[in-house]
Amino acid sequence: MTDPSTFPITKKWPARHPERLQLYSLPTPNGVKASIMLEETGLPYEVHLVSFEKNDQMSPEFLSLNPNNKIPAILDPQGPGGQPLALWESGAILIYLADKAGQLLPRDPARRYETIQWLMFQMGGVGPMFGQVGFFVKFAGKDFEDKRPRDRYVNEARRLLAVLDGRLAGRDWIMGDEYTIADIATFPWVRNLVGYYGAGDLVEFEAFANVKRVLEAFLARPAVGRGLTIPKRD
Ligand SMILES: N[C@@H](CCC(=O)N[C@@H](CS)C(=O)NCC(=O)O)C(=O)O
Repeated sequence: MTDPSTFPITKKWPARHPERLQLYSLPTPNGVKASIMLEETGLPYEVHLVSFEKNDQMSPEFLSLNPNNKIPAILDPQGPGGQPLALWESGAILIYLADKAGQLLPRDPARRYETIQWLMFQMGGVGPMFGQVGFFVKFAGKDFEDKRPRDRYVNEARRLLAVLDGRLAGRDWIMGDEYTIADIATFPWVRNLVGYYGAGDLVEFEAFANVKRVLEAFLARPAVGRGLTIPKRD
């Protein structure tokens, strides 16, 4: 194991347990994917708060690990070959942690790729589009008189929910009876859309009974309950 203190990010966020995986995050829909995954797998980790109020994500120490100034990011002192591995982009982090723990990503090759396909559906569709709905419904964009940009993203969010709802028909989880990283990526965003963003009526959420059912099952998981509040905000 290489001492993680050789990484500049640890100057701003020192590791109290340098042998553990270090998580740099905030409990946002992207951030909680990593904390939920770590809670689900039981991998030992240490979490550090990246405060947006303090613009921590723009600090040279954070940028030294993730030049894209976004959470979540991790530093695993015991990465592949026993060497430290720094990683960002929540989808990549989920795949890495699933492989490391040997959990939540099917081993059968065809099912593995199918899980990654739904993970990418979240990364390329659900996350960016729901995020835009948030901008136009909850944040600065809500005051724009012209509602066409809002409607564009609301319609796209509704379309994505319909795709997800169709997939979940007759299934417990996105991959059937197996709970996977595809669920961990997707449901924090569904929760945020109808909860924090308050866009449930706009996207006609009640019409998506399968999504609603699986969201409830997801939120009932103890590891999800814990992960949603990690790290604690100041
Ligand atoms: N595609 C990235 C998106 C990450 C992302 O957008 N993170 C937001 C919080 S949810 C962030 O760090 N924003 C800070 C900023 O843009 O300065 C991922 O999935 O990891």
